[in-house]
Amino acid sequence: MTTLMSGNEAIARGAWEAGVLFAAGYPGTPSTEVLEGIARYDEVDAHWSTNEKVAFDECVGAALGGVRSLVTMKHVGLNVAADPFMVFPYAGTNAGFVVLVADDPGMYSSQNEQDSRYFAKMAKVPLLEPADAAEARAMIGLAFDLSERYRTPVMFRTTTRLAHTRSPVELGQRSEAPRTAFTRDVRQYAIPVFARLRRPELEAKLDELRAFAEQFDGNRIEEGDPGLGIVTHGIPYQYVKEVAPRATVFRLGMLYPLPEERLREFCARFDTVYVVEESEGFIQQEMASFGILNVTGKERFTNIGELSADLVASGLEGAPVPGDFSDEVAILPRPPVLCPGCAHRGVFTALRQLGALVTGDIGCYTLGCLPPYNAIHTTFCMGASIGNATGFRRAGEEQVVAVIGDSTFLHGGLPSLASAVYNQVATTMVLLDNGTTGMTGHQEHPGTGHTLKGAPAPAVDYEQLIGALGVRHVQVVDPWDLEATKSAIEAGLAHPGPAVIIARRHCQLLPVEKAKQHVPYRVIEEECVLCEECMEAGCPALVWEGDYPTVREWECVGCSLCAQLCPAEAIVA
Ligand SMILES: Cc1ncc(C[n+]2csc(CCOP(=O)(O)OP(=O)(O)O)c2C)c(N)n1
Repeated sequence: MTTLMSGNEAIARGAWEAGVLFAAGYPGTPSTEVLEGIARYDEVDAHWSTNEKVAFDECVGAALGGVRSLVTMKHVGLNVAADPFMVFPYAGTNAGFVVLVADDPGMYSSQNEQDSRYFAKMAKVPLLEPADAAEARAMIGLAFDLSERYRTPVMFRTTTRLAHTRSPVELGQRSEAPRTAFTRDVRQYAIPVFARLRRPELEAKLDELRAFAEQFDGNRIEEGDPGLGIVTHGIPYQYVKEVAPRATVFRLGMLYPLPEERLREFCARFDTVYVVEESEGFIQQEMASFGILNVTGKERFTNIGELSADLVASGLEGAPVPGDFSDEVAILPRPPVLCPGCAHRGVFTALRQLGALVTGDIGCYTLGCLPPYNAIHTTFCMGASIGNATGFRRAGEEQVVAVIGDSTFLHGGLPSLASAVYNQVATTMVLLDNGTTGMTGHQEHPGTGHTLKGAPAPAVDYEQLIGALGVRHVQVVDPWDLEATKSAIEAGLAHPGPAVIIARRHCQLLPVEKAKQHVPYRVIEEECVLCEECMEAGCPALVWEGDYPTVREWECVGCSLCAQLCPAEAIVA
């Protein structure tokens, strides 16, 4: 049967067909739907982990324990999982182990544009990358075979365009992979003690993988015009086929290690070979290290943002277009906004009024850095807010607040809070507990009370947890109550040690909240003094129409923040 599938759905399907029994991950666009997809299959035990490193470690255990295991994450997730990713190859796996990493060229939903191919090289693991959904389905099975054949973790890379684009996929049947028993052997698995023993073996394995790459049929040459040779991979392959359908194309499906000899022979046939690759010049640099130098790549095809058929065409024509996001910035003058009733709005309104220095974190609440709140001053990566706040305190800043979402706190915030407590730094943290991983589409986490498969689960008790870390000032507040939120943060800042304010209210897009009846607010025009204070809420349900602000009833969820901001009591329910 053939059906339309996104790259992510096809990977989930292919992994299921390949007999995967365990899958773990942490959400992150564009990778999220792989785990959500595979969780729909009863045969697969799949769960969300607290972060990518935890997911990776769990899959290492499962693969050593004898079952095919898949761990999923977005590119920055691999930074979090980099520690085991760099060490596990020294041991090698037992059952098949594949790490799915989704890169985001163009940063549609990411804080940076990072090319994960370098990670595969650094960890010395094989890297496969498909060019469409059908190939993704087939190639993930191959990744498991490769992993078992060479007893190595395998990295499977996709990009946003592949992950979210639908194309026809021929479905297959599931075949159960035999379970392989774990052999207790510290010389293989207790790496810190035996790393020196294993180090040369890693190189020997890489040599075997190099030999495999030479005969792998996913690295294939499509003959065409003898005057135009192109080396490409993944999604850029589709652009090449569109704009240069008659070119002779060396399509790489295995990006590390590269088939050096076949590339050398291929390039010897042309005066110049074009390397059309997205993001950095990884293939080009590898080829240069082989001494293959009649190559034009990043000189013509930008490393900034996504490639496109147009960019590839102009590069091939010798009129390269530099990577540049300014057009997009120019047509997007309206910043993204928090949803009506979003619990984060009250916190940011309070923080703006208090004027504290705020270190932010990653989630919907990152929008707090934008007008009208202007209430976050730094944001880098998941879990950074508390450590950054501690550093600011150490640098002498008096009023510092770290804001962090519930999912992010469990992901990477806990160790930094423990450090602040341990070192008795008076860092104030606001935990934005909206009961979900909002930004990536409402995934469950250890604080929500449910698993990925929808089963009930114990929910973290934040008050107890934070108290047990040694925080002596913990206060829960409803962020829909502006004055209470403000005083809670003020009290936290006044506390001489680390303080935590838990701003607790569900994300209003959760089904349980959407099902509720809301009493919308309205503006009494005769009472309105046109001070525009209410607009400082930055609520999309409140618009300026004609001479007065107006509440769009169908959008208002009755949070009352605009009414609390109105000095004339002109907004009422
Ligand atoms: C290392 C890493 N993993 C995953 C992501 C993707 N991601 C962005 S925000 C976020 C979590 C947001 O949830 P939460 O902290 O609860 O805040 P909310 O969006 O609900 O306000 C995730 C998983 C990321 N940016 N970085």
